[in-house]
Amino acid sequence: MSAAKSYNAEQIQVLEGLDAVRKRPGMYIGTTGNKGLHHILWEIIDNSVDEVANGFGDTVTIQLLDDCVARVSDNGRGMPVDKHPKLKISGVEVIFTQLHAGAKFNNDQYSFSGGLHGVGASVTNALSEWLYVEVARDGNLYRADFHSPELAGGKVKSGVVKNPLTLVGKTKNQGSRVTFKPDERIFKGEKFNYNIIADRMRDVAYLNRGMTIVLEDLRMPLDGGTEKKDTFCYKGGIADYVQYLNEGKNTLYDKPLYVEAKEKNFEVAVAIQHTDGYSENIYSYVNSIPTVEGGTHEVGFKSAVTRVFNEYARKNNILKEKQSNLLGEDFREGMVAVITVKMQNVQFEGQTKGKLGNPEVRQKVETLVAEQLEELLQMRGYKSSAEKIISKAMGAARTREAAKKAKDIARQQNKLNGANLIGKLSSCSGRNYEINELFIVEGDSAGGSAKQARDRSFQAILPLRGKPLNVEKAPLEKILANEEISTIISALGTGIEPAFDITGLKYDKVIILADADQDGAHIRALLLTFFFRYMRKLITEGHVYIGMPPLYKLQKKDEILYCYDDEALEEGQKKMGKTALLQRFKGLGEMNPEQLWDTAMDPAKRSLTRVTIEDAAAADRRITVLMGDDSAIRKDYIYRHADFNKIDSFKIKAED
Ligand code: TTJ
Repeated sequence: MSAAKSYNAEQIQVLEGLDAVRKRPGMYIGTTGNKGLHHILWEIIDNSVDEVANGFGDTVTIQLLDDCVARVSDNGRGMPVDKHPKLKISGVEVIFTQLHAGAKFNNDQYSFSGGLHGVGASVTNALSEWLYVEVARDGNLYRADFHSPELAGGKVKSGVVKNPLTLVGKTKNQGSRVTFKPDERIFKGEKFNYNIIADRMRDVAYLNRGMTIVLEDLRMPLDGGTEKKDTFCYKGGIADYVQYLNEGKNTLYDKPLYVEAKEKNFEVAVAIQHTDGYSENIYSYVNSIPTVEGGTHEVGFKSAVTRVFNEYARKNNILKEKQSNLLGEDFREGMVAVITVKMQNVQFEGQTKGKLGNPEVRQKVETLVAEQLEELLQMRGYKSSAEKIISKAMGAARTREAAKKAKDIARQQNKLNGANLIGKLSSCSGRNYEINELFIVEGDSAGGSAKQARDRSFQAILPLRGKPLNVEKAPLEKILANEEISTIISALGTGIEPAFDITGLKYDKVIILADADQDGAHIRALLLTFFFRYMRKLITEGHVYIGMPPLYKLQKKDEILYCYDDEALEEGQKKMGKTALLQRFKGLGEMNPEQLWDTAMDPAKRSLTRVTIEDAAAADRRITVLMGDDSAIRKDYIYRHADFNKIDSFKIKAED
């Protein structure tokens, strides 16, 4: 009897669930592009991380095998092998065939478990050509196989059990292992990217103190392989993390402030270290998932910091009786902090679901962190750290007042000199803000070509002469004094935070056009960092784009083909033959107006990528790490992210 025939009605309903996933993958994993491919890997990894995070086993291993196959293992207890009382199939089969089964299983097994990804391992199964599970438990080795409908001659539903869970041998090991091949028909040749996985696993290892995560690339180069292996394990957890973020910077004190607190079904941990810089960098997470837009845990954390340091300053008479309390932002000047909470029933909110919404968390985090932090500051060795933080905050308060005055003046100057400042801007003639586009172009010569090429009825050009200022390290006055930045501000018409007002925006699209080299990547990252920090809504409301200039032009008689990377060039050369003329563009400046129009400006043909808040956050983080004062670290970072210089992490695709 075939596996398909042995299903009862209830199970068929289950399988129809998986079929729905195959029909509309976007509903479950967002996209079927590269991001979606990684998403179905996170779904599997999350399970192993949960098992180890809850104290069972200590290591999660991820291996990339040839043919786009991925394997995830842990040395936890091993997935449940006993039969589900109602469904009459093994726990393993429930996990991999029932939508959201993970959540049901885990809620009574674990005090908390991975939230956002959270669509469950069955989604990975549904979107795989095949998947098999091995469980080592109580001396026994079990295995179950699943496969896609096509493999079963199209006669059965997806994710169906090919071989139900079977005892296949004896073992001394303990744990779970899943091996799967994402379905090429769905993911269309997308490949796993080692750096993307490594970056995420490094985060996860920092956030789960002591957990070992091994990542291994065993693929051949043709499969995207890099023959790399990394082992991530941090004894200090997030305290190590803030030190890593501050590598190469001048810190006010060596040892990060680290506190943690546990309640039933709730945990919070915080690590803080101040630099001599001006910006505030808080990285927050819920169940190891980054909350880029913040949320109630961040709010609670900030209140705790403000209260505890004000009280400390009063008690120790650093803040005199008639002086007023310092503001939260004063204590956060130069602060780098990581805050992580683990909890149940997470509610994500916001534009990109990157904001923690649970209201009860604010008070909980504030109380727990304040208690622990207050205690920590009483301990030997922390007195001088506390004093340095407070003294920096008092400095911040003094300049806050001065900065406010400077800002008012700068604002007025902006108005007065508006015309002057935007002298470099070639504005468009149309006044329809809904369709107008602003091109921010690297270099005067490319700017010149862009001016000639554009459709002046709706396209404005702003050439950038130098590099925009790195706003991460600069105080507000200096930012406003920077010509490149202030020109952008006046051109856009929105002002900046805290007075940012999107209703003033004069363009629907702000398009960054920079070269495909290291300098261009740097300029993009600097601009994104500026938008991220001072005009965030510009990004979250989808107004910021990256233009992708081609690297090559192939021509054979009248046939012209622009290629955006080496792979496309190779393909193009194959198609057009050896006689095709090859031109390599070293930069935008080498293109004539017509070429620039065709490749980067003509809405009908150009290649544009809309910047997401995650892109901007990543750029911001890159700048934070890259702009340290220590060039060795910078080099090491560039080396490790060698493909950063090529296309950053943006995908090339047409948007219009
Ligand atoms: C559930 O309750 C009984 C003991 O084991 C618990 C469990 O599910 N453990 C578990 C699941 N460990 N590892 C997994 C797991 C690992 C991978 C790679 C993939 C999936 C879906 C789960």
